[in-house]
Amino acid sequence: MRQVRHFIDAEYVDSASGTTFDKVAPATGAVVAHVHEAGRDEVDRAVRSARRALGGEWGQLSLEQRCECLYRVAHGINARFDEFLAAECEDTGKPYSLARHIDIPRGAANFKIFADTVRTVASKSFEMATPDGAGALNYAVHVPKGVIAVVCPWNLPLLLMTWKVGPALACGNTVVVKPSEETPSTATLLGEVMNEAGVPPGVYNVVHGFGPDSAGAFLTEHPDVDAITFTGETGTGEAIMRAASTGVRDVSFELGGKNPGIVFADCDLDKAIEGTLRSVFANCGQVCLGTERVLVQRALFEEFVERLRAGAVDLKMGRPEDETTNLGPLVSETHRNKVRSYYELAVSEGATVVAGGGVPDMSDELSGGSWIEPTIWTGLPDDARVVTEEIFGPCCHVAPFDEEDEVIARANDTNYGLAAAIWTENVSRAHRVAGKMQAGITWVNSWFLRDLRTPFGGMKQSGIGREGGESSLEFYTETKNICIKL
Ligand code: NAD
Ligand code: 6OD
Repeated sequence: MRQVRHFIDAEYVDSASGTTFDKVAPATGAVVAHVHEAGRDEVDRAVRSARRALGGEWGQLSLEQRCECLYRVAHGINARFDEFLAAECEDTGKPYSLARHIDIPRGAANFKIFADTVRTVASKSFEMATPDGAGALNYAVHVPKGVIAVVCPWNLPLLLMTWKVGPALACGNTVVVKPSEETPSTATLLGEVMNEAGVPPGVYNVVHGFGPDSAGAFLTEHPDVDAITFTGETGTGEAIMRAASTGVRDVSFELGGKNPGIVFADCDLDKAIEGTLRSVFANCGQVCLGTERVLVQRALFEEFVERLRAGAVDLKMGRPEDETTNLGPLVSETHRNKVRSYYELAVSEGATVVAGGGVPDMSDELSGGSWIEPTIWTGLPDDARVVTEEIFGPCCHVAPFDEEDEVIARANDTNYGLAAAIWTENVSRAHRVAGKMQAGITWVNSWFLRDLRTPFGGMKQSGIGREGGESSLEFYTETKNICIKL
């Protein structure tokens, strides 16, 4: 059986306790690896190794040398593209056709873009007058924050992990990564790439395990961690924030969402249907930015629902390797149980099931996997639990609206504020409505179109802080002011 080990100080190590847990492939239900579970000892070793590396060769590199290292990492991911692809798709069950275009290329791009960003960013300076007339010059310098804990989810494992590790390293920090227990493989494989790229020992460390009373908690509670960057559920963010309060450590949180898609009658319907299908069902609905609430202007409602239904039932579930597959399974049986409970809840709350609603009959080879049908509901009030709580599955509720002001209020009536999608051909309306969305990102006539230089994050309970471009540099560095009396 394949073993997934920790990566500490540039070496793969077993857990001292010998404790492992099973990694199950969601497409088949088969156990495909044994993952070593870190205790406090391994976490402590990883943090100490990251601390040492700050004061060692890594800390001595010039900015140029550090950036060259990161380019080599990006190149290393591309050189081993197929290995990353196979590992990511086995861990998540997602189709190769998706990961080939999104997850793995972004894994490489996340190193390159932040190497480019640190190279080009300028720091502020201020001249000031002094009573003696000589004056003074203030200037800001940015120094690494130190040892960064990176705690990751399972939905886009390599993409979301490197989205944080890339800028953290570009800024000169060192990291200890805790991948999701569901998706340990690509973070582990990245250790080999780091070694091949000549990244010094201790700069990149990976420890495996669960959250509470396991590696996640041990890492975030560790007193020698300087800052914590986390992507995952809002409730987990609350627990990590409590851990971070000891020692007043800084946090950056990318959390849950219940994102609206607003379809105006003046939209290009083909584009709105195609984009909404993607935003609801891509990655089997397991995208934090995905649309779970669709609001459609009444004149278009019936036609939109029918066309969305036709698109949903056309999605092909199947083996991840099959290039014609466009819908994978959910990540685990546990997650399927959660999503199924929402499918049952929708019915008991009075929804009309327009498509799906159950579990598909898969072939023998896939019958043990955590498959679920793409599902569309109508007919629920805005305060139904299915319409207010994040489900994180391939499903959405579609409701009609009449007026622009009404739909803005309804779209914003949520504790979350991560993303929104607006479909309209009226440019004034697009600006007006986007400006009023309470969301970290609003897409107009598109979805998941990402420019990595832009600030990314969530409002309300969808997050704290922004990452992306210079915003990442703000989080991953301390800014010091130096005041020179002339
Ligand atoms: P999760 O919060 O259950 O787990 C995320 C990570 O946190 C895992 O590595 C887990 O082991 C760890 N963890 C859990 N409890 C912990 C604790 N008490 N202390 C320390 N670590 C702990 O999230 P998930 O189920 O892996 O991912 C799905 C969630 O992530 C959804 O809510 C989704 O919206 C959110 N998400 C948000 C974004 C974003 O950019 N805003 C991106 C992707 C996913
Ligand atoms: O594209 C990104 O940088 C990003 N953080 C995406 C998040 C997706 C959530 O599932």
